[in-house]
Amino acid sequence: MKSKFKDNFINLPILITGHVNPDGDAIGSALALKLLLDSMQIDSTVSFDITGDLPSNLNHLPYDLITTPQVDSFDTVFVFDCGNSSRLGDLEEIVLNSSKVVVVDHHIDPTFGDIQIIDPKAASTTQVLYRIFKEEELPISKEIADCLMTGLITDTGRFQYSNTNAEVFAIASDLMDRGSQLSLISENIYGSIELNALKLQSEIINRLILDTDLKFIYSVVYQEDYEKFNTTPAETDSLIDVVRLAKESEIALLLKEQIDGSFKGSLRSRTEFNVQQLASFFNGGGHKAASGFSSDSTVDDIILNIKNEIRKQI
Ligand SMILES: [Mn+2]
Repeated sequence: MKSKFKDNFINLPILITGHVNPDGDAIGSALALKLLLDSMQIDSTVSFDITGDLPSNLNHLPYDLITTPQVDSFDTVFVFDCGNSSRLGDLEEIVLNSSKVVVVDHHIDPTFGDIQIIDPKAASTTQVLYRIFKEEELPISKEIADCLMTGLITDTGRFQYSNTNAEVFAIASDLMDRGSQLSLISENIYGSIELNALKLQSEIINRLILDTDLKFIYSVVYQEDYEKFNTTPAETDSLIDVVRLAKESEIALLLKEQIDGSFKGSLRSRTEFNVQQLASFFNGGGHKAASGFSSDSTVDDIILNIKNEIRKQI
């Protein structure tokens, strides 16, 4: 039987990548495939466009396998957790120039890729990848299991978001059977924050603004904050999880100023409200419950537009 996935292992060289500044799901998926190919003695390169450092709370993953491409063209590229090629950042050109692009994802309607293995209902890309591993009878080692588990944990908010279903637990259970250390990984991701990052968190909480009518809450991180609190953007990835805690809110937004002065927005919804529609106003994307976007506008303009878009939906 022809395989949608495994058949692409023979077309070298292989690049494995995902969205810019990858999260636990993107890195977990990419490194899971890298480890699999390594175990089959198939050479591959894992690379991402990373501005700054990789988050230290994901350093249980084999970061040393992430490198920079040594050639400018690849025969096959595997792209994980990335719905739009522009989200590949610096790697977009190299990906689009390669002979075959295999996109594995759980975002809605990816706009690129020669082969798409997509399930928008899946909780994480690692869930989609796990299914492929099982279907194509590929071996899942303890190290691979840890990578897949990481994406499952981060994209379900440690098995709490509405995307957590029985299959998610079945996969987590199987991964634990294969040696994955769930509690160690969770502790590294959520149980330990640098003191400086924790202090910045308190500042962000102080800045929270709630619109009681719209049940919308937001806060902002500025570039100068990182300096003031002697921390880095990579250490503050989980800040949105704090912003969304306010009981009075249903929709949460955290704006993070970028080096060029633009803002990156993270949106969360705790109800049926679809934040992906808010993100798409700024040409961003994601899922119903969690989405993101970038904007060159001012904070005031962004908030004004977000509020208008919320009013359209409620
Ligand atoms: Mn994901």
